[in-house]
Amino acid sequence: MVSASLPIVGKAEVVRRRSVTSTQDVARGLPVGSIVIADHQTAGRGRLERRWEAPAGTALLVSFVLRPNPLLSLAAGVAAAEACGPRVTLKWPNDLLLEDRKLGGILVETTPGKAICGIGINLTWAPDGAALLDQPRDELFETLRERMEAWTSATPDQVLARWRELSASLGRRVRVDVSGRSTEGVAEDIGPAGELIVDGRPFVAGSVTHL
Ligand code: BT5
Repeated sequence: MVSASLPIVGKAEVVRRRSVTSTQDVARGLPVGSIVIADHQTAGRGRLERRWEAPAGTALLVSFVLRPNPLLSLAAGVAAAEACGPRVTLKWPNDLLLEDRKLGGILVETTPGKAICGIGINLTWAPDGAALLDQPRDELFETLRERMEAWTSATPDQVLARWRELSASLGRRVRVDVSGRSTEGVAEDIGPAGELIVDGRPFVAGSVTHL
């Protein structure tokens, strides 16, 4: 159960840093409940060794230290989308979209007993083709923190239902790329473990392109 394992994010210790390799690296050494926020990352990362780019002071870059739970990435996506406001939608598995362009991303990494949930949101700069959100960073952080507290204590059914509402992927034709293999079809739903169902086939991992 999602609700059984969750710390109280609202009472967490917040570690603020000017420059780090990645907020994920700092968070890894801290106890469950901690939050790390930085102005700049010299080696910010996405999934699969990809880079996360953000010039100093242009983005919300934050990592939450939580207990592992299988729907954390989706719960964090829901929390981040709600914090960003009603125009922001979700692309499976971990993208925040604004007007169909990538605004931010979620990265969950696990260590024994901990899940490090990193969230990056573009505020005053975005790479070509990506989006940015005109919101003050500290205000967005406070709302995100509060939304994370709410959504990481929600039941799996609540998380899945809200994710479906916020999804930009469901009902669309998509291509899923997993380990060099592509599948095209309609993204029909997400399953109980957060897997994407495309033409009846579940995908637990992969990158989705909206066609
Ligand atoms: C993600 O990975 O979208 C997860 C990003 C998580 C970043 C946060 S920041 C705080 C914490 N600390 C970290 O070091 N990471 C987390 P993925 O789905 O793999 O997407 C990565 C891809 O997004 C890259 O290969 C680029 O194509 C693209 N990208 C890089 N920087 C971007 C940006 N600022 N905005 C939009 N797209 C970006």
